[in-house]
Formats: sequence, structure tokens, C-alpha cells
Amino acid sequence: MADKSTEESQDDIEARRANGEFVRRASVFRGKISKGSVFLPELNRYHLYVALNCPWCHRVLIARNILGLQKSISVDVAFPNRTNADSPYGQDNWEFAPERVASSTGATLPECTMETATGRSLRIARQIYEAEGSTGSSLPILFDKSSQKIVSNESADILRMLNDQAGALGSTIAADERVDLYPSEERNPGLRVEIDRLNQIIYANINNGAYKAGFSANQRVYEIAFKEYFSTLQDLEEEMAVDGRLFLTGVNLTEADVRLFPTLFRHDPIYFLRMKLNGARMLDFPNLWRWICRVYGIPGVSESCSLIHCLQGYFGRSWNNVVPLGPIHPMHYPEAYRHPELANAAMRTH
Ligand SMILES: N[C@@H](CCC(=O)N[C@@H](CS)C(=O)NCC(=O)O)C(=O)O
Repeated sequence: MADKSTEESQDDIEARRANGEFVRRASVFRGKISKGSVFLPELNRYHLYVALNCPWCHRVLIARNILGLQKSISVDVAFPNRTNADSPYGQDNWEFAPERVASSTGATLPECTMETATGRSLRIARQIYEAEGSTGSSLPILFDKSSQKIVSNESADILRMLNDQAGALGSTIAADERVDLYPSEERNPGLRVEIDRLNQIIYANINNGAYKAGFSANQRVYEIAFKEYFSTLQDLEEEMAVDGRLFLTGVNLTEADVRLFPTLFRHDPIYFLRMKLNGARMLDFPNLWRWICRVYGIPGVSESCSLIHCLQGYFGRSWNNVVPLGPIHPMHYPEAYRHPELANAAMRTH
């Protein structure tokens, strides 16, 4: 039975795809870094392969930064557009190609890197999977440099293990000052149940829901995803409004916030247009807008965000490949996320 907070049902997948529905593949590598596992928690042993436009990678990068793991977990960054049909590696592969030029800027993207964890300078992510006899191709990948094995390609699991093992993995933040994204039942009774509830709704209706709306070629599937996306935003807006809470579950940032943020960060500048989620902007949800700004202001979060990679990734290979310039009203993004006062209170106070 699928865990509804990390993957969608794979039932009737061929028939659903034939009907135009976008169905995301379930992740295959589900290893865990822990004492007693083959993947022991050790300093400088683990590596992440990411793309900065990918929201699943984004949540992992947020966790790495806010947990103080930048020094001990290395990262390679793929170019935001996957390979074209003319690539010798075939189409639709994440590529480590720092020399590639982004059509939006006419220049290379300084964050993009070569592949550095295998010692083989692999060109595409698929080759990392092939070394293990797998046909996988997705990012993110958490990789063990010591055994040269993939630990996990499921961002929700990676997020959880970075939090659980932050100290042993070499966090530069003292334990009593470090955020705990999934506090134990003893520390905070009932909180895990609430985080799990939110994770499930956020995954189905927001994180994956956005893709279902934007990438499905079926009007009904799109409309259902659109309605669920906005009704979930409205529910979250109202839940936050009740007691003016700072984060989704109360006074502290948790996994639920880290999982919601990458999608909402992309909403106004990308998803409103690209995913046809044009029911409202995040600016129209004052509590959620202030929440985005609050999360964006946490040290390490803005460093994990790249709107240039997002714009290039989502638009650089869609429709006519032209990357749009806006939004510019009321302000350019991501600068807008430094301005909680921009929230459009008038729209949502009925
Ligand atoms: N369940 C996975 C999903 C990862 C995923 O679907 N990544 C996308 C990027 S947004 C991808 O790599 N797609 C291309 C592919 O699968 O080849 C996770 O959360 O880590």
C-alpha cells in the first residue's frame, strides 16, 4: 500500500496515462542512513545530486541548509533543462553540464556542476542508476561516496533522515539550537500525527497536485487537480488565520512547512502560468503570503532557492521555449518574498 504522503497510487498506471493523466513513478531506492544499517551516519560520506528547479530536490536542499549540513554533505547540480533529442545520451536526461547556456540569460549558470561523487565525471543522472542495474532517472539522489551506492531517491525519506541524523552527519549547528523538523512523541505529544496529516494533504493536493494540473492532458483530471489545489490552499489559509500561527503546526518550523514551501515559492512566478493554476496568486492569501516570507527569511532557505533555474527549467522546454519575464507587479520575484506587507488582504477577507 502506497504511503500517501510520499507517492501516489500506481494502480492502473498505463490506463490512466493513456487517458492523459500525469502519474508520477514511485521511488525505488528507499535505503536509510542509520546506526546498524549499511549506510552508517558518518561525516563527509554522503552526496546529493539535485536540480535547483526540481521542487523535490528543493525540499532536501532546504533541510541540508537549515540543519547545518552544507559542509559535510556535498552537492552536484544538474542543468535545469533535461537533454534534447539530439543528445548522444538520448532525450530527457538530467545532465551535469556546467557549460550549457541558459536560453533565458544567454549565459552559463554558475551553480551548475560536473558530476563529482563517482570519480568518473558521469554526464547524466541515468548513469548513476545504471551502475546499480536500475533504469531510474529522477533527481534527487542521495549517494554514498564510500560504497558508491544510491541510498535513496525519495526526497521525503531523505528529508527525514537528514533531520534524524543531523548530529552524526556533522551538523555545524549545536543540537540544542538546531531545528527539529519531526519532533518525537515524548518531546511534543501529538505533533507527529499533525505533521503526517499535513504531509499527506500537501503531497496529494499541492506538491504532486500542481504537476497533475499542469502536465495532464485531460480536462477533467486538470479541473479536479485545480480545484483540490486551491481548496487546500484556502483550508491552510483559514487554519493559519485562526490563531495567527507562525508555521503550519504552530510556533516551530516542521517537515510540513519544508514540504509546502517549494511549491508555494513557485506558484506566482511559475505555476500560475505553467501549471494553469491561475485561480489566484499567493499574494491573495495573506496568511500564506506572510508564511512564505517568514520561511524565506530563515537563514539558509533563500540560498536554496533559484528562480533563474526554475524559470529556465519549467519554461525553457515548454510551449515555444520562451521564458516569461514577469511577474513585475507589485514587485519582481524573489525580492517580493522579502515583503510580507505585500499580501493582498482585500481579496480574501470575505
Ligand atoms: N518521489 C520522488 C520524485 C522525484 C521526481 O519525480 N523528480 C523529477 C524532477 S521534478 C524527475 O527527476 N523527473 C525526471 C525523471 O524521472 O526522469 C521524490 O520526491 O524524490
